[in-house]
Amino acid sequence: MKYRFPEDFWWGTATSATQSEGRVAGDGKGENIWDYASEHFTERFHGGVGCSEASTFYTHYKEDIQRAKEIGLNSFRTSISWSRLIPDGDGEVNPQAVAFYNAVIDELQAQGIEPFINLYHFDMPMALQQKGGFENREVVDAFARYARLCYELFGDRVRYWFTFNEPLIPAEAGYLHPRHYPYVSDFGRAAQVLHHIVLAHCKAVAAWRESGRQGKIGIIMDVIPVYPRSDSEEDLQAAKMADLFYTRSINEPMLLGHYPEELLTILKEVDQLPQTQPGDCELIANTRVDLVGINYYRPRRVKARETPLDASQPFVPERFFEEYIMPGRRMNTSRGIEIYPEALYDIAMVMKNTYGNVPWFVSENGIGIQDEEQFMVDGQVQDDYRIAFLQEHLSYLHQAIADGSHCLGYHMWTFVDCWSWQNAYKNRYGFYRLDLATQQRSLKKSGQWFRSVIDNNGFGEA
Ligand code: BGP
Repeated sequence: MKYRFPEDFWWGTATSATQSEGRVAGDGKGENIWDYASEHFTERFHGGVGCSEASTFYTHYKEDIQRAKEIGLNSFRTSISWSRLIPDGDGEVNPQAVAFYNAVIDELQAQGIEPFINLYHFDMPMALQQKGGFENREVVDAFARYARLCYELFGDRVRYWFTFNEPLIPAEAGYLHPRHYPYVSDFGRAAQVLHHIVLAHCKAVAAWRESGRQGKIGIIMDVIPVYPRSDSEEDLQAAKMADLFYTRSINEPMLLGHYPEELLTILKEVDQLPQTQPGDCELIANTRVDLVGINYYRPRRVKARETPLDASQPFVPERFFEEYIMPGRRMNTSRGIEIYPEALYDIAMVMKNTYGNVPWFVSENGIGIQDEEQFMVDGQVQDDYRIAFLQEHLSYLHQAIADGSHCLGYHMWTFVDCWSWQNAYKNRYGFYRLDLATQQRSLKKSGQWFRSVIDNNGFGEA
């Protein structure tokens, strides 16, 4: 075996509540921002398709978990829907949600699959959004209460918990470069949301520690490694700024316990510092996770700005850099992003050298492809491109582990093709193809291949 992975390596997949569960009449679920946007901002979604049905995991979880077993997964990440569990975000618990998540967790355990449970995957309850969402500091405490409840209800069986998926995104996509409801463009508001997310994370970690339960608490970070166009001083500076605003701004408070000093200096200069209260810095400084998930899809290439942004315009980090379109870059044209597996090695080394070699795993990685039915032969999608994508990424990960990075597993995005935040079902990512008309699932060639990787704990001829 050319690429053999460590014993007990986590081989799994990831999804989220909003993207997979769907709603059925009478399920008691409260509305979240995605339910609301699906109804009121249909033009924001590919083909006008919202999340109401998703991939019907709410009704098909049993068969799906059976399928997960069939391809040999030993771990499986999903999230709890805050507004399913607590319909208004901060009040009564929905007993049907408790029954559903109990059943999912029990079924995973019965099949020998470790549940990895995330608390927040972009899905603010609408009742709390109407109070300002994470812009409102009271929502931080509502989140801590929700986290505590989840530990009480499910913490006897769930050993791996995550507070947030990609904690920068709700701030950046909701309040700066609008892709998520409430579709705002205002750096100062985004910074406030981000600070409150950091506090919400810290309080949820504290609640876990107070629970005294066995298990690990972690966070799932979105890392887009930055590469400069050249090693000129100007390009290097541009890369440094992109990294500061879009990676270090969140990685450092979450993983090192403080915001980067350079960031605070710039935000002060441009008058965009969020409001804080006494004790916030101490709380952040005293919070540490046990485990980090890294979602990796693509690199970010930047250059020094060629067309300056007018300083009189509202502040955006892009004042300090602009995108660099590298000649010859390999693209996933369906998703419009570069494919660069080498970056997984670079990330692994950053985890080792900058973040204290904290235990981590790849919590998402995958390739979304449009019109996948064109690759269907005898009822099976022949997704050799996905197998090649996985092989390449896994080979760089393998090298990083050999070089001492403390990586414990690899979760592919995703198990069954699922709904996506803007693209709905345009790009398919799953090991299983979802037929939208019938909701039937069929195993793709990559799912079969992954089964063999899990069986062998690796791949490739020696
Ligand atoms: C990640 C999100 C996932 C998922 C994935 C695929 O950033 O955590 O929820 O959606 O990206 O990206 P997309 O759906 O935008 O194609």
